[in-house]
Amino acid sequence: MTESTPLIATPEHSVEGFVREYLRELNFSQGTVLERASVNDKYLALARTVRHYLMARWMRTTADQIRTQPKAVAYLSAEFLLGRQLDNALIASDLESIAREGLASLGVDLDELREEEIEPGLGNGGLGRLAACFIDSLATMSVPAIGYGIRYEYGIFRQTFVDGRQVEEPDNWLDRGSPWEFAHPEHEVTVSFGGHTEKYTDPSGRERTRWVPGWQVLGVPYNYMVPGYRNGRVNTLRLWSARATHAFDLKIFNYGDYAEAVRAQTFAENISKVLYPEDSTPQGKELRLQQQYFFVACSLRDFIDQLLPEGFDLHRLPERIVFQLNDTHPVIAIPELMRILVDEQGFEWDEAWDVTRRCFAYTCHTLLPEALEVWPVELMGRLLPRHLEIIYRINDDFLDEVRESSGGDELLVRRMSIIAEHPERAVRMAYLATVAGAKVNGVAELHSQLLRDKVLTDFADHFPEKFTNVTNGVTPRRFLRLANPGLSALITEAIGDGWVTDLDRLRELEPLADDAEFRRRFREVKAANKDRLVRLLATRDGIDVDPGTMLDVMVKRLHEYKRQLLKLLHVVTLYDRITSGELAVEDVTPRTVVFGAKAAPGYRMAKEIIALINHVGAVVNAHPEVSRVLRVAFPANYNVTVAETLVPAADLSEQISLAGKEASGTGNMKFALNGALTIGTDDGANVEIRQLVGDEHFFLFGLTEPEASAMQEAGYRPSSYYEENASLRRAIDLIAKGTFSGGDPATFAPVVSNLLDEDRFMVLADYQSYLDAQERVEAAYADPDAWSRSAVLNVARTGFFSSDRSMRDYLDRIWHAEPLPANGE
Ligand code: B1H
Repeated sequence: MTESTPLIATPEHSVEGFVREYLRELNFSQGTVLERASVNDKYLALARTVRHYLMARWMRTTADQIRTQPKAVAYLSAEFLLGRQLDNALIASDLESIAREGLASLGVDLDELREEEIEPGLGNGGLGRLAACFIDSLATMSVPAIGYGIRYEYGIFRQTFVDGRQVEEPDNWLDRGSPWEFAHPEHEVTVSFGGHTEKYTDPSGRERTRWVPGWQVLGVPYNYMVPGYRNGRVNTLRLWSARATHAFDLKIFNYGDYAEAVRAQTFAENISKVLYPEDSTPQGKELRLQQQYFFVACSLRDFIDQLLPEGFDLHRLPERIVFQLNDTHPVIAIPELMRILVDEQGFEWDEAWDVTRRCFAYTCHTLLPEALEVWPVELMGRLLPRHLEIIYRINDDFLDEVRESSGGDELLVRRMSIIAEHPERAVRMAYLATVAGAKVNGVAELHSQLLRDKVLTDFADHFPEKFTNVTNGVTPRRFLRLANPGLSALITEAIGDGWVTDLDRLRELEPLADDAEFRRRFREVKAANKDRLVRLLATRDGIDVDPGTMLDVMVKRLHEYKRQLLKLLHVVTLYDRITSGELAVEDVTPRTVVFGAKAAPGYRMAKEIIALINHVGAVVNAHPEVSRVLRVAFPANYNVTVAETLVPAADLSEQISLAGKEASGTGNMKFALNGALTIGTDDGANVEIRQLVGDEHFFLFGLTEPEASAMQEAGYRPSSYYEENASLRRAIDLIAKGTFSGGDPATFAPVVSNLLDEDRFMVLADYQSYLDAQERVEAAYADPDAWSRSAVLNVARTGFFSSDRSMRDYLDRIWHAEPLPANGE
């Protein structure tokens, strides 16, 4: 396909132009008049108006990519946790003030419409949000890139609390219309499943294999704009939605079984129905493997058929694309490409393998053994029989190689096999990705090192050149410019606005940390952000927060390794010390502890911990003395939108996972960048944050990874800490005897016995060290000037954590692709 610059109608970048477009949308698309329009009508019209402004850039970007045929990056991810789109589109296209003014002239309040947007929650947590930050950065850096994923009809569940316990409700985010997506049913793709394979001889006499599928579904692409920040570029995020095939319905329909035809349709459409709400611990569910294959099969087809010129020689595929695998979820793309090249394109196996090996790179996001995805051979053989054969062949060739290089070390061969034998025969997806990928990376320095030393050791020895690190990042557009307009304005006033796309420039703020006037204004911004949070929590959750208290925030998925229980034990200890008279209220730094966390619906212990937090919160908040200096706030349904108000308001960021368990963390980066100080362990990206901001501006505590490992090996006994530490014992006893459960000791007995008998993540071992660190926090907070100096230095020194930098690292170390020129803005 060749295409010159397309002809596109561009709306005028002025208040009058904007108002004209807006009224047209309201009248002609929304079918209403201003006087009668609902807030949702007005929001939808606004969203579509803003879309118009991005459209010309989008088409130009696409046309340029088709014309120049550059190497592109395809980011394959089962999750894209986008957050609201309107605000980001407004700042990217520099329309914020025009829109505000234009709407005001019509008597419409922009902020009211903003609140109307339901965020697409197509992800669980850090991994999904990372994908969203990365595509934002790629667009802003003019890198030819496309995100590929699934258009889940239901995103991450909506969390509510009933008696303090988590209850999940479906997230029907598409109910009121989704103005940011463009459906392209004309580009539907057919995806096959099941059936069997058979051998045949082709006309040239070659033995070949073909897959005779049992059933098929269609994938319909939905395109989303990914606007670069004021660079005239708009990239594409393409999410796939499953539909029944036309033939499929028809066949059953012809038998006259209408109900069965409809049922079959529902069956097919189930594939993109719902996001699995599991973070870190995937369950080996059949539908999940269907989802994974569905979206990568659609994406490979799409790239090869739509984005490459007709007749393109696929031997040269690695010159045009690199598929980045966001964890193991899309790894089935590897045998899929092999299948396309060998079975459909007639490549010899070795030729196909040579191409495939150069087209993929794999990012690992975990260290927890239970999080490494494996698929039972039985299931894979039933759903994807040809892919299983291909995986076997890849494995046979690879194990021959290992046998040869190790001089026949059969133990090593068994350890490195892509096929696990116990507890059942299963495909180890991380091993497949490592064998086939050109590169394997972890997501923070420590994580990448542990990946080499502990999880993929044999592979790191075998392919040392494959292993690399790319530390995660967050987009400064959403998490500073948008979320923190006050601090953004202050920074821009001081050093200009170049930081938005060049975050290292925040370094220029360093001298201002010593400027009393700057610190005063910084505190003013923080205070205003706290007020904004207080208003949000009051109206959204009916929670009353005193903005004069220290805001101590722990927001992230609920998981035992992240140790929300450690934070809670601190709260219980404070409660105990105040109620027992050991601590006078006057001597306590008033603080509000804010939790935000969803638990996987099937993760029992996580849900118990949520209930315990809420129950402790209720008792603490109701206590006349204690509540003067300590409050617990746990707003339900923490999501990207809440983060945007919460992060800029925080004083203290809790990053307290057991060392060696949190691959990176990205919330930790968002808080530091917004001037919160971190209390944290030597884990994940905390290590790099501390190195950059300096020890004096970071509250470090806890075991190091080697210490924790050694202790586990020597036989960790949590009860010994309980026995020896009186303060800890009292805190646990309070929970155990029912203080927070209406006197009923049974309620939280499972949590208590889990801590005392197992404590897999060594909460008790780190308790004292954490308490000591909290005392250092209190001492530091007592000096507002010194605290704000540290806070400013946190901002100035964390520019490294821009996802733009992460993208540069991926480009240099893994992708070897080049940006397009910016597009005249
Ligand atoms: C991370 C996941 C994850 N690691 C399985 N692994 C999932 C695993 O649906 N599933 O089955 C979903 C998500 N998510 C997170 O990735 C890490 O825990 C964080 O430390 C890291 O910052 C983030 C981004 O790299």
